[in-house]
Amino acid sequence: MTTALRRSPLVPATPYPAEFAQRYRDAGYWTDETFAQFLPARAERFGDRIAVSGTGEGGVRRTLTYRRLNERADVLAAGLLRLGVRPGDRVVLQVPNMPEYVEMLFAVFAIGALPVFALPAHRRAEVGYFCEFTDAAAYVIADRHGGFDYRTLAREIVSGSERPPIVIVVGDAGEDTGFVPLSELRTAEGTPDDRAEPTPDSVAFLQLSGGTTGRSKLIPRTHTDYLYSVRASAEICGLSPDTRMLVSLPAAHNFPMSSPGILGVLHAGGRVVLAPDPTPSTSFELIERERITIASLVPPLALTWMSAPARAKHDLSSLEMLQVGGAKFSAEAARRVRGELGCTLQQVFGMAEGLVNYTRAGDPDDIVTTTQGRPICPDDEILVVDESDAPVPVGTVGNLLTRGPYTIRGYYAASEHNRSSFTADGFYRTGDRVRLTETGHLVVEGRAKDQINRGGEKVAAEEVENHLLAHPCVRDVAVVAKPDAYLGERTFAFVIGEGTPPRAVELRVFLRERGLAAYKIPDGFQFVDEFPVTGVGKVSRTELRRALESTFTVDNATDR
Ligand code: OOB
Repeated sequence: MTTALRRSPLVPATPYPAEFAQRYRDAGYWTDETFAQFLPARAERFGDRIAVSGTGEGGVRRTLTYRRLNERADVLAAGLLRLGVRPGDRVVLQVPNMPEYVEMLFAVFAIGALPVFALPAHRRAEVGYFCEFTDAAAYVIADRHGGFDYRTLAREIVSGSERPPIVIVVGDAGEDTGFVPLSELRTAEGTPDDRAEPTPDSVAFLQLSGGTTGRSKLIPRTHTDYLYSVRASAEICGLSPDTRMLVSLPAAHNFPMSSPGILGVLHAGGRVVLAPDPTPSTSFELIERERITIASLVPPLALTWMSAPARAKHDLSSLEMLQVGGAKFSAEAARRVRGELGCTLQQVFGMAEGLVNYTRAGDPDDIVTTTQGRPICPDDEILVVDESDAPVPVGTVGNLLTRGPYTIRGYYAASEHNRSSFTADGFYRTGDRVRLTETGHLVVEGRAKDQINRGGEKVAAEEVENHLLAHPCVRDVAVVAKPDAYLGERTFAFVIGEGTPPRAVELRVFLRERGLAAYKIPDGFQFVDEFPVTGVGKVSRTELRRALESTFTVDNATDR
């Protein structure tokens, strides 16, 4: 029988200072609820109501009541224990939007283990790192999804690792792979039940940061802090047992997971409808059939939905609210939502590190269309500062710093990086350039961090640069954002060649072979002899970005 290796203990998270923890408890934000208790408590309360529906294992449409979901998660939890996964162990979850994702999530929580959230788009470079860095005991995949065979990826992960995780496959585990089919976990019998009840202030899971460095940082979120944001988000968004949410974005991302997302809906006793893909045809059909009341999208998808001819063929009248976030939604596009989709808009500006802002139901139209909302909590501290961390006047653009009851105080096992990402008094440096309005709303005006926001998908410039630098014909490289009408930004690489300069197509293949997720592969390349530099001799990304805006208009002109 496959059994997990004994794993290293979790690296302790940077704690909230005692006086803050006390304040957050006294204010009632933090409670003693944990994710291990979350689903059993909802099952008790909402029993026969439908919790989740979607296309599951074997392409079967599955609808689970709260009671059934809890029972299934419980059986899987026993199966995980039988495999040797222990409380405190990390489990990398890379499962697309299917009911088994939710079952597995709560199974991992039930035994006091910690999910590590990978996106379906991640490949060997990302998943290998998550497994290695967290010393994961198990790695959960679907057999195939979106034309990709995750078992091939899992084979690479296992063969490249000295301490490979157990691979659990939703669907067909394949022959002679050594992988465990999820169905085998469901037959757990006579398992000694040594699940451990986590403490409320302990780390519940590791979420991924969009990243600005060579490797994504992992974000340790505690039961207390995260559950506060879930409850408060559900309330702000008016969720109830009548809510029916369509989840089209990858379920493991912080936005569809908790803003208010899957967890907010389950908290409130509503119904989560998982969409296998975010296309207008799939989404509109589900909205009509399931009488969906709320959906959440990134800006490019909102644009696609609004201009889709299929809109006229479906009854979308149940849709009350569309949430848009993850990247800046232009005011022009925001104004079109009500007319084209017949629902209200809510802008969401959040980050996996914590802080989430929403426009509210009662906000006047111009606030909803021109701002990215205001924080969840009265105790979210917002500072807008200049380069020397001095506050700028209201209405002036500056760097956003934040601290509060659900914003982390440090990344996972990254003490060096934490010194630059947090101020001495614990404010998180978001890297976002914002303006605070007189009404207390935030408007996102740009970014100070070296990150490209490709329609909500975050690409760390340094990560892509490091991979490109590994090519023998690349001497130097700078990756920057290129403005784009549809995605907001695309990724563009300026390359100084070494010897015979490579062609763009070769670099793309090279990055793919290194196992980098497709969304991180530059959309365009430009070969140059040198980079513009700043006064102190650093590569001037500002100059490079400016060059992109003025000089180059078509990406294919950059290939050679
Ligand atoms: C969400 O989370 P992440 O961790 O993928 O990305 C966070 C970053 C922010 O720092 C900001 O740069 C950008 O994404 N962002 C936005 C935005 N929402 C996020 N920029 C402009 N306008 C917006 N509305 O993306 C996320 C997490 C929870 C809820 C919603 C989004």
